[in-house]
Amino acid sequence: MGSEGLEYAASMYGQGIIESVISALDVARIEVPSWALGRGGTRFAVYNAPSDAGTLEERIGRAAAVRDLTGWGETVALHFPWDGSTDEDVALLKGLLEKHGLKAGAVNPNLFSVRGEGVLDHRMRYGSVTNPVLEVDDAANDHCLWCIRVMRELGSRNLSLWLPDGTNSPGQMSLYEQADRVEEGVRDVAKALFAEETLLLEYKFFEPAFYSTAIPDWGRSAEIARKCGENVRVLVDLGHHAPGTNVEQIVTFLVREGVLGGFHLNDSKYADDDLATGSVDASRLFRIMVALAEGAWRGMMRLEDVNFMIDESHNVKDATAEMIESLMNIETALARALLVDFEALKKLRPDRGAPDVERSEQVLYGAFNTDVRPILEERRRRHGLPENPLEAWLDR
Ligand code: PSV
Ligand code: MN
Repeated sequence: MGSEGLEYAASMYGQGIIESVISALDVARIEVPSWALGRGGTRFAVYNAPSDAGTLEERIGRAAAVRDLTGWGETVALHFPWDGSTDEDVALLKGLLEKHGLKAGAVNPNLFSVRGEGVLDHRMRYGSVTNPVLEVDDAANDHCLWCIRVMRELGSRNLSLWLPDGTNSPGQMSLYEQADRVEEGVRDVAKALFAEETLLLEYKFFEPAFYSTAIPDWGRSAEIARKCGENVRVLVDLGHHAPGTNVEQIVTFLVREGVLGGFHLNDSKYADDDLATGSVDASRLFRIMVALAEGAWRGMMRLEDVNFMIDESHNVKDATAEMIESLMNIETALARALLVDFEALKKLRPDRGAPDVERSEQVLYGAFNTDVRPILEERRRRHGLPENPLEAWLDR
């Protein structure tokens, strides 16, 4: 695609808007997860291929390749013990990140995988920080505290907490006690953080437990965040909602309340499918980005403060290719959302008076239907990146 595409976009929106889209993209950050650069799988099987990145060294190497081709992913989200379980492992990881000029992103304590030895054994089936067995509850908390030390050692400021806690039947635990324990558990982790560090608190309505999840939705996550301190924020994993949920509306609520911390981006058809972001429902991704762009337009947030992180599982395609595809879909959605003319929408939807719904829709979906590839290619040219990062990876 050449300069005609860019000229066409400029003739529609004006060069100033095109430049403002490029500048906004330049300050946004998208974090790439170490775990999704290896082969993912389902509970049925993992189909490893010889070309897959298996070791930590290989996965960090792929993260660097993604950054070099897309310009995104300067920070890498990490998961422990998947990325290491000892201080020596952390030193190795630190060296690898430095070698590739990468930075540590959010540190995720893994509270769901049974450890080979120690207290975090089969009793994890009763939960982590809500576990009724005190020594398991304590061990889960200790793991979070170790992860906070890892975070500081690696120079990260974000701890990303997803609790797999829940019950599988009504008789398993009192819902009152579950509610008490989860607040206490998060508070114990939050109080270990410095003021400039953030705890990103993820919610999920089901899985691994199927009767009651300890933090099932954004409301509960926001409530716990409010109770546990200034630096606790809500993390929205796009796959953690019932099908059909209006996620952009949830994002709007969180922005208005000042508790939006960030995203685990992915796509899904049924539930937490962890598919490539924007691959199934590009218009949903667009509308979520519009909620953010409008929040920024209203002065309620800044795009550069949003922790955009990817959380996917790559089962079929090459994991690096799928990561690049996701990043390209995310920048596309962001660019389209940044083209939305909120001033025009304000006129079409006056504060008091009948809205011109038909024309408002055209403003919104006009932006969605704009071919933003020339804008993204121009930005890549300016940064010395390949015009098409995915093709560049596949042709390597
Ligand atoms: C849980 O489904 C989750 O979204 C959490 O963020 C975990 O850390 C992650 O998936 C593992 O991929
Ligand atoms: Mn997640």
